Amino acid sequence: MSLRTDTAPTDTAPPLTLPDGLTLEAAELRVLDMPIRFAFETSFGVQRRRFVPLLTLRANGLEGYAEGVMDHLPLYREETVPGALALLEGQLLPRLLGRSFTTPEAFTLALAPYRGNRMARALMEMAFWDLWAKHLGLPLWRVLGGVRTGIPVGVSLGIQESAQATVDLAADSVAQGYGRIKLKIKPGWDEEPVRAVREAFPGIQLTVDANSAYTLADSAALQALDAYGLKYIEQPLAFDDLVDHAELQRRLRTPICLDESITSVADTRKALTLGAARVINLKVGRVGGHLEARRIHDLTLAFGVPLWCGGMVETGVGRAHNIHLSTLENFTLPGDTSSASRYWDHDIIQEGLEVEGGVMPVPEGPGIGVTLDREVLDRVTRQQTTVRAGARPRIDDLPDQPPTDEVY
Ligand code: OSB
Ligand code: MG
Repeated sequence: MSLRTDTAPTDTAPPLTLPDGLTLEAAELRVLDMPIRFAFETSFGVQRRRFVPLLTLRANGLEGYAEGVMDHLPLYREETVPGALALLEGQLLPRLLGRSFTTPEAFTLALAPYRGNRMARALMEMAFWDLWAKHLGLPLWRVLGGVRTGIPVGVSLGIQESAQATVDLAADSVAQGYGRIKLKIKPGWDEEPVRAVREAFPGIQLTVDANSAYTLADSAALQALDAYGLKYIEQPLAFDDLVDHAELQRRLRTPICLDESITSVADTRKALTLGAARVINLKVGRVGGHLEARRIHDLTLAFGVPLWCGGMVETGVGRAHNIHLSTLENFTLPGDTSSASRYWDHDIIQEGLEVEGGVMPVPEGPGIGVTLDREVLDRVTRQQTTVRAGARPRIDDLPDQPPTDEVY
């Protein structure tokens, strides 16, 4: 077939038609108290529960859900639950509610001028994507452009009291079919558990995660891990230091994977250009939402750098978002989205998100494809506020609130 050249060129562009927008009516912001089924020890502390900000956005008779991945203390990164609540309730929600958005890109643009606070922005952005996909009547993964209906996943195992306890836990995970074991490490607790698990499971895909606990002065301890065929060493150095990671990568054979350091596509480009990482852990809740996550996905694909989807001990809502994102092409390594029942006796969704044979199925319904279990939700809710269209931005501690147009 040849190209037709006989059609007259049009001198006017076809009219640009955008899909009908969503007009945001109200937001419900809850804080959930979720006890974890075990004490989860990392280099920065022992976590026994999570205080989870859960956002519901309402528009056009639909509801969109997302959860925040910040902790109540700034241990993993700087953002906190109390800080995010104040920003969302006092500023971001009042400024966005009442407005119409014709695409998720338009919604993200409205949040783009605000610096940092990517976990708080992600909470709103992800809830909007869920709404949007429901508005289209499609599962989120199809709207994002995913290519698979099941996600290969692994487990993240906390620091244990002995190497034998670590091996026992790894054995359970292997028996359940998980395709990758990640061990949390810290200075003084690294080579011993790694050696023990590697000896017990010579063929398993094994990784470690230091959560920023080392410095360049610990290079020898990290070089010792080169002997165990690790797939990568996750975030060995400071959360905000790409230069030292690049130096460390030159001293190691094992690839470095960055987690905490990656908050944007700009960070990712700098990290990969510097040689600070050869693998990327992408957490949608850490980078500002699905749009930024997809930009990072596309960049790593172009760089030929493998990607995997990390986790922040999410409930079923955050877990579902992670699963949908993980359907994109370049998520070629097993992620951290293990079965919800590993973490929760009572999850806040009605559906189970359970791994079989190392694979997490992708929920099929519209949007994130999961529904809230209202009974559990109400039982674990510790705090709840509703913000409606028309609410004025406010600065809580000021006795006299200035008029809205004077607060930018
Ligand atoms: O560094 O990946 C991390 C949990 C909380 C905070 C940071 C991390 C983790 C995990 C667990 O490793 C991932 C999960 O199973 O959700
Ligand atoms: Mg990590």
